[in-house]
Amino acid sequence: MKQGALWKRYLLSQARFYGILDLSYVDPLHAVNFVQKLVEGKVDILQLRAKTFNKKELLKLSLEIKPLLAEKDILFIINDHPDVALESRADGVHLGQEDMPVPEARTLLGDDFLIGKSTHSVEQAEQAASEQTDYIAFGPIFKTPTKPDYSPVGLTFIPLVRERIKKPVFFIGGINKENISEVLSAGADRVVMVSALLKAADIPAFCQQIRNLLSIKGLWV
Ligand code: TZP
Ligand code: MG
Repeated sequence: MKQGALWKRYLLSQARFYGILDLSYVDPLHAVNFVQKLVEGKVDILQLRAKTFNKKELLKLSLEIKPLLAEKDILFIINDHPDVALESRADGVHLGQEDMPVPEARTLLGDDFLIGKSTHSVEQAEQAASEQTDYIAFGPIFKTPTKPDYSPVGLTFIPLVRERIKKPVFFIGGINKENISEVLSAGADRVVMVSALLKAADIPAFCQQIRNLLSIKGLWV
């Protein structure tokens, strides 16, 4: 296991399967157990999304999770809170349109941390790519219970986003085992899953199936 900005960016460049541990789907008491399953399933990136946690709770859980991921070179991203990413020495932070602006987060975090940004239109994706982001998330592609208030953008923008955005783009929103092939056929090569992943009866087996569909083996197998 190597640390440092270059290594993180190498791992990001290889990453295609991004899982989000959203604590609205998982009892926080079982969060570490879910992380173990996601590690076994070899997600490339794991984001901790804990909307109801205060920063102290988020920091505590982040510090527990971090070594489990670092050991397997799985990138660890904290949702919403650059200060918690900094304090926990996570690999990076994921910011939404309403979160801390990217330039401010970059000043706080420096170059050693990855910054990802959620985007919901081609314009937002281009704007985010012009900032000091490391990757972009684009969606929701399909309607999703995880972000019920957002209208799906559909599959049609995927080729345009791939063509225009020269940074890694992860497609997100309502993606599951049944529809991932449509997303890949539309031109995506990186996907994020939340509910389909966390609700799977056997998470490691589910991850294996998704990695097969993505035609990847996981970095070190
Ligand atoms: N951003 C855009 S869609 C979404 C987020 C966080 C939720 C994706 O969750 P799911 O359950 O995979 O549809
Ligand atoms: Mg956010």
